[in-house]
Amino acid sequence: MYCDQCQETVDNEACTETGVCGKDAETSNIQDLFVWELKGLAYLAERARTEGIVDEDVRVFVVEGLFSTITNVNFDPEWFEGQIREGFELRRDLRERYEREVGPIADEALPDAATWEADDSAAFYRKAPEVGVQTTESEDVQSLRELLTYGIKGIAAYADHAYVLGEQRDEVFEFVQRGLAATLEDELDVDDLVGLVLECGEVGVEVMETLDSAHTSTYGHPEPTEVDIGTRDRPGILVSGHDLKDLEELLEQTEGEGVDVYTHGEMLPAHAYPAFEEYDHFVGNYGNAWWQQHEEFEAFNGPVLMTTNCLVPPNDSYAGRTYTTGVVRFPGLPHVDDRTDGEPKDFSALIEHAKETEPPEEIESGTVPNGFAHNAVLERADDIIEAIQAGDIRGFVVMGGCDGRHPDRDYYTEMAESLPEDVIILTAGCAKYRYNKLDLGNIGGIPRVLDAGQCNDSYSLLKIAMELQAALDVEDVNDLPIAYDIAWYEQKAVTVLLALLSQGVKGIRLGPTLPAFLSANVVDLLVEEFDIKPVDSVERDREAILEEL
Ligand code: FS2
Ligand code: SF4
Repeated sequence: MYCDQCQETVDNEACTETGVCGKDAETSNIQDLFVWELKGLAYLAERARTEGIVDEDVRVFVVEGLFSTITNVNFDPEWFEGQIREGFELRRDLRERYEREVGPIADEALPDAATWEADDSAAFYRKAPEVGVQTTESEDVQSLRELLTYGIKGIAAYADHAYVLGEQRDEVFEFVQRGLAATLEDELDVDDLVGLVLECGEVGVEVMETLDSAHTSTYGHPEPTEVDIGTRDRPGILVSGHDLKDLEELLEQTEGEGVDVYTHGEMLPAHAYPAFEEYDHFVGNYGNAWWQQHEEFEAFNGPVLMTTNCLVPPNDSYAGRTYTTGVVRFPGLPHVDDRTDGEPKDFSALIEHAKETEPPEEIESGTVPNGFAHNAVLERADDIIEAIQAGDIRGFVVMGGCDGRHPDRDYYTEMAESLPEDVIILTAGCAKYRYNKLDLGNIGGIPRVLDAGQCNDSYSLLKIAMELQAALDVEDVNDLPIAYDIAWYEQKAVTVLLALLSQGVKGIRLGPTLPAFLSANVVDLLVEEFDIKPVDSVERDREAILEEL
């Protein structure tokens, strides 16, 4: 195996024996083969699209397939084998349709990824090592292909979330296919790939906007909310991941069942949506970011539902009460099947299971603030602008992104604590858990930590910046009193980073380490064009940030 797609990769180089995330070599290899197959399928689909042939099943299959290969989503090699076979079928159907409607294509005119096929699983595992990320001799081309692929994986996750809620944009699906297909083209050089990487950021903004619209039109605009972090004395179900539709259906089915529902990790911001206010048994958030789940799921006592990433291979002690759904899988864990014929998912087994369990052990108490997405913040734009002009607000530090196990992530807690009292932290994603329980106070009633939601809601941070730019009549987004100190872990964060770059944001600090898949030349390019910098010490960064504001 060779995987370097996340921040926790071994020695910031690559996982080659087994993944720090718990992904074993077999799963890593079969995921490589699947991603390669999806690239081939995308290549064919892109060619068909230019002839006016669009296959919705193929589009969705590619997007969901990519999502399943994001860090901490799917650890089930047998499931991937099944998907690879399904991919062959879709490809055959698409090619047949193309040849019927347009004319024959010679195998030689297609890349190996669009024609290779085998029946038995053993052949899959023999092929996999030939098609992983290290298939090009140029370190820079490999690096840019990886950057593009991971950015597209993030787009795929956001597109899938929006699709589930009934929203989609053709441009997004088209870019996913075109961008993936481009990673197979040997004639594309560094400049071509850099262009696609920047376009990936633009499409990242578009897909996040689509998802924002899907969320807010379905569940309302998040409102400032104090979320309880304690427990009640009834059995509970803990919901993690990012999928609000799964949560909605579970809330509906648990009503009146004597069971409470809690959120974990990235599901916390669900409490701020008006649509979920009506459920009295939707009681609060339990625990912290994804990487603390071993201790927290253990103490929770009740069933856990993983709707998307962030699954860590479970301990035996609670594996029997950990359920997966959607693209999440882990061998041996019970799985809640997809919706069919527009019917909701059936969570009854999980709900019955919950009734037999003890209430959660209380590990914290109090509340955390949430619900400061763009609408809630911009409703107070006048107050904010007045406070900026009066000098009460010196500026904002965007500290969104991911949390993780890396010990250097203490940096973000220390940074939050050390920023002066006239600075506001804007956040989204699970990075918030490094500082959202500190009492950092407020400025004239505006909390010093404004939490816009999940990583999926990073669009809010961009929207707030753009609106401030207009309101303050500032020509360049970089002249706003906003500094960026971002933490990353997995591939959705890559998309968010590219989205910021596509909007011209410069001077982003990125930590706790720079991505291992960036070659020295690609780092140089990012530094030159965008002044990206790795995080330094809290003291030096704090000083620099205050100068920037
Ligand atoms: Fe947490 Fe980072 Fe949300 Fe992941 S904000 S580790 O990308 O999907 O989460
Ligand atoms: Fe390693 Fe991250 Fe890949 Fe898991 S996803 S194998 S931790 S690089």
